[in-house]
Amino acid sequence: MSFQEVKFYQTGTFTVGNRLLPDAERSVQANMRRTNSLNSGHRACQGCGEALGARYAIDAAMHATRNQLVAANATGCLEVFSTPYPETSWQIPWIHSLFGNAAAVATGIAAALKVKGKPDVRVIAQGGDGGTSDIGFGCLSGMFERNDDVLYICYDNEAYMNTGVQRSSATPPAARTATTAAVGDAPGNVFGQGKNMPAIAIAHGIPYVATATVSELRDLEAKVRRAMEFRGARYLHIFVPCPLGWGHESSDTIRIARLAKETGLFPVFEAEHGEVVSVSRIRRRAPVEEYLKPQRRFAHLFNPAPRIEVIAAIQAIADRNIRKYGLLEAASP
Ligand SMILES: Cc1ncc(C[n+]2csc(CCOP(=O)(O)OP(=O)(O)O)c2C)c(N)n1
Ligand code: SF4
Repeated sequence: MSFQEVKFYQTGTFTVGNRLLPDAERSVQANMRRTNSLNSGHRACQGCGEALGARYAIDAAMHATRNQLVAANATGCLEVFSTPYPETSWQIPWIHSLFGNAAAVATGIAAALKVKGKPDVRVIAQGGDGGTSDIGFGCLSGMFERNDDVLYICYDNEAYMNTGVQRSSATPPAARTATTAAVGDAPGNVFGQGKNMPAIAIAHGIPYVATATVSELRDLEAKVRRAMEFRGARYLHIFVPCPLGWGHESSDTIRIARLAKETGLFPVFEAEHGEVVSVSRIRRRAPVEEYLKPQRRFAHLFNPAPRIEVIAAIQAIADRNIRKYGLLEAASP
């Protein structure tokens, strides 16, 4: 019988895989000496994707900048659950901005650091999809256009969660929110419309744009690291399920995020200077029903009877993403 060498497929995981990797390649989060930038004790809901995404993103940014980091934070869940005055979970220099001006505040910090001759101190701004694609959109577009030296991170939970799940311009079609009730033909955004923030960021031609999800945290860390290799405006869009607003089990956050990618509904890619340079392929293609069914915000699509035509329209969005970004192995160039 021929001898087959043992292969370790899991070198990318956070547990056993890390021990098989050289120190420099291990995940930031697996390192006991990581900064722990967003500390325990905050008030996020159980299973909050935003808290998870922020923890990984900011620890990775701290690592990449050798702890020389300042963060500006838009109002939203991330700010409210982490920093109920006078307490805070942040273990980094961190400033509260208004709902709509995190990008402008970060730009100001970057300008001040430049004047003070401190190029090693890097700046990030962060906020939810409402703070990013709606009220903060103008400030962010200006930051992109001027190519200010800031990494902007959007935690996309597809609605205004902090104030009770109102629709944002990132809310997907057919999703129920407090302001888009599950009645009529097309609650939620109009099909084919809405704002595609990563595409808008790419259209500004900025040095680096990437998307990521909390189901692939190693990829998320790598994208933060890559973003910090550039100077100028950078944009990272992280897909962060919200158990409270989406109506799914808090233990399902990772599964829902993975399904968003594996259906094609949330394409995961990187772009540099206006061009897509890499995509994360779908490993096991899933129909959109698998993603929609566990979420109560889409319950009206299945009860009392399946809304076949609406589900087909959502599937068409996923199929279009798959074609556009070449998300299937077979479809890749
Ligand atoms: C000018 C202004 N309008 C409204 C609010 C109230 N407000 C605070 S946070 C928030 C929603 C935040 O939504 P999002 O940016 O999507 O972040 P999330 O809470 O979902 O993480 C709203 C409407 C405010 N603080 N300032
Ligand atoms: S409402 Fe959603 S985003 Fe806000 S803390 Fe809870 S799970 Fe996180």
